[in-house]
Amino acid sequence: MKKPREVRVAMIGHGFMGRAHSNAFRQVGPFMQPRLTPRLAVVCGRNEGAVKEAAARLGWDEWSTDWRAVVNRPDIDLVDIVTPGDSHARIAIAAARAGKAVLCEKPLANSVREAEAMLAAVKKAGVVHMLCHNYRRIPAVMLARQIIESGRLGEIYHFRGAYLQDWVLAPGMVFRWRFDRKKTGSGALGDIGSHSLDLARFLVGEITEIAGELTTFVKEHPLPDDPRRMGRKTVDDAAAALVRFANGARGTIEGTRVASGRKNANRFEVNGSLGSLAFDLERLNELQLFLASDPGPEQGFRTILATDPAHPYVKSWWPPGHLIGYEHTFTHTVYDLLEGMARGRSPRPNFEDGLRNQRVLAAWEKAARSRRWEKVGRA
Ligand code: SOE
Repeated sequence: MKKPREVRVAMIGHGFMGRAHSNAFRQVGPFMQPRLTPRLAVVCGRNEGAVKEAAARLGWDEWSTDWRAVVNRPDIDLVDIVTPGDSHARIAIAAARAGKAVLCEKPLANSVREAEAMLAAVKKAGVVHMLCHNYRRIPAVMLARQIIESGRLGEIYHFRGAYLQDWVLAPGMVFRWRFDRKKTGSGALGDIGSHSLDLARFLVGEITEIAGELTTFVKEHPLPDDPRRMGRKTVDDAAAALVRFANGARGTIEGTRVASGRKNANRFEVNGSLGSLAFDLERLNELQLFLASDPGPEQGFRTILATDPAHPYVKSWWPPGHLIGYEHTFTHTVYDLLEGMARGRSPRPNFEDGLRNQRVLAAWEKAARSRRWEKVGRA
């Protein structure tokens, strides 16, 4: 067997997403055999002790505290950005200028302006680019898209997306970067609302108009260094919107971090003239399907266990019924990225999708201020 060409990866950041991406880079070769094989070359972080420890724990060859030097190294092929949103644009633009492929965590940027500059930079450099909205790559979600595309749901009327978490309510929750608008751009809106939005675009199509609101219920949190002092939150806890799609469908999209008891419920339902689909991340191997063409007395939602080799990505893993989980969504993402790099194509969602999503997020914020329907800007 021909040995696959090596892609040398530099990962900037090493928090929660850094763990997920490192695991994906390690798993993808042995399980999915992409044409290019990733080498975990360098991990970057600001704190020397922390990045050194992360490199050893996550399996990176080297570590560095100087991301600029690393993205300019001739031996690096791919730059993976898993930092808070305020540094995405800087790093992605520098990486593109240095001729590297770029993978970036969602949301693409903290503003439409930054997203535009990022897209312009990767286009100008002609490098492969991808945005990590990992939930598109769940077998059951891919299957949902195939069913919609086959026309078996008929005309699509509704998309109902809700991403529900409750970690903001955890006792003693201290102030963190996710509560600081300067660092992250927005709260539940960009962090998890953007996932629902990306799924809406993936499954139904482009959004043209939006009426939305943003709410901050828990306004301050104790500071981590001195819990007697409070830090004021500058982002939303909850975001909700009504949307109109270009194809005439209507939708609701919600992202909240204060839905008590809901840990990571990323749900959607799609209703068409001939049937419906429903999904919940907390049962990610399953897809609910209703078809009006089923014989009358047998009609009802059925549960498809999307673990068959015929289902997208599944043949790389286990026999039917042997479930997969959250981490696989990142491995599938990295697989498609490596295959894209082998062909010189940017897999979707890429920075174009990131910019489109960013325009919807901006229109959502505008609508929250104006309390009116707002049009989604076009390039
Ligand atoms: C935190 O809310 C978070 O880790 C998000 O940042 C991820 O994108 C989401 O997938 C899970 O929740």
